[in-house]
Amino acid sequence: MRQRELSNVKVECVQGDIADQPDMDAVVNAANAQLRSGGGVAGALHAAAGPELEEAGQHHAPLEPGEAVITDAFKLPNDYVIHCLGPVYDQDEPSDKLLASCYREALKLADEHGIGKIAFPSISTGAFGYPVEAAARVAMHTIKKVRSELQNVVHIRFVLHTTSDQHIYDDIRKELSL
Ligand code: AR6
Repeated sequence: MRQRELSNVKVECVQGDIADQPDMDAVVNAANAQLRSGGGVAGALHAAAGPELEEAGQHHAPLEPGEAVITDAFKLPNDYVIHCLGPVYDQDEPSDKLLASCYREALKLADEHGIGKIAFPSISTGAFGYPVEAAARVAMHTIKKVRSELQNVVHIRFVLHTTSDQHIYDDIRKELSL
């Protein structure tokens, strides 16, 4: 029975743009502490959502590394944006625990809001400098740990900017039998 429950959460890794995931209920933002627009994922999501996303974020700022908050998605084709502040690599320590906290807290928030389908970017591996393979391991291990606690989330998608990152994430997904 437990095995059947576990296999109900689908995990996939695709190459693409986190701001263009119309079949997902929520998308995750690799945010900055002030929940402002920026480069990378935050830039793409804020540009697509419109200025209301920054306004909504101001109620929650500043974020601490490892923290996640939820807002509306405004002009994005999703119901919600979940904003996570990942650790700056070699600066916010312990970086693996803080990165795991992002995934755990985002999934917890999603589940509490009845979200079924959620798309994540590769948090912290751009401007924040976290090595991609190490980050992918933290992400997949965290999902493996928490997935049996999820009541509503049934589909987790990683949206990677490059095919090289997609392969790294997908290899670790397979290695962990997710
Ligand atoms: N869709 C999916 N992945 C993307 C996209 C996109 N549109 N754009 C970039 N990536 P980053 P961080 C990949 O820098 O490291 C921001 O300026 C990118 O190749 O977005 O957590 C914020 O304002 C990389 O692999 O997030 C913060 O200050 C990954 O997404 C800071 O950067 C994460 O890159 C957050 O840094």
